[in-house]
Amino acid sequence: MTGRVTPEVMRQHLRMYLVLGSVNCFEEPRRIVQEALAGGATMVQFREKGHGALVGEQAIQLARRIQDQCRQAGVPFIVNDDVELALKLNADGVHIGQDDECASSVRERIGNRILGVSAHTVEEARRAILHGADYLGIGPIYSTRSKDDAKAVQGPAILRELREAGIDSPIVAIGGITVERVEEVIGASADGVAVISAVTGAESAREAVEAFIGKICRATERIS
Ligand code: 3NM
Repeated sequence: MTGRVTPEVMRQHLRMYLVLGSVNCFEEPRRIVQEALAGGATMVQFREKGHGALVGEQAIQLARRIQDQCRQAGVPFIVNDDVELALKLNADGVHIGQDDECASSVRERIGNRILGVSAHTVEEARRAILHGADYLGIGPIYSTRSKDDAKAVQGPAILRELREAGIDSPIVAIGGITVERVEEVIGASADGVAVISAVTGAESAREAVEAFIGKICRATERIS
């Protein structure tokens, strides 16, 4: 069995992280995923949440299809919140929030799979790392319409605050992130961006992801 993902590899996976479920898509989620992967998305999270979300077998079927696409592209497939589903599908990882099961118990259940934890403060971030998180999801950086129960907007300052507090774990910024905001977010020392609407609502998901990747590469070069 392979070990835990290293922080270096994790940072690469986080660069252009597509998060989606059927609720976020105006067309077939499969098509959006295909285009996003063709454009270079580096990781995909299945997040089937919100009004009208699929449940039961329908949700499982969609998750499986997206997982197959990720496998073919060689990109990690992460399941939001649902540890049972992640284990059933043998997903590459799980992402949990602060209201979900404690990170250390999820870590025990998922072994070496990738564990992402949403955090909103330095204290939550420290605890998540201590309990076995491989990466932190920090948000909402900007205002978002894709999460009903999103917390108050934090701005990119939270990213700098975490680094100044000595947290050097892989970090992905989330919430209202657009191509125009990449420079600010990477400049504030996020390793990557997690995006729903700027990709799922784009005319071409492929072109949107390509634009993100271009900006992320330039912004990363600038700060390294
Ligand atoms: N989590 P968009 S914000 C899923 O703050 C999610 O933890 C957030 O969607 C957090 O890119 C968010 O459309 C929604 O703003 C991100």
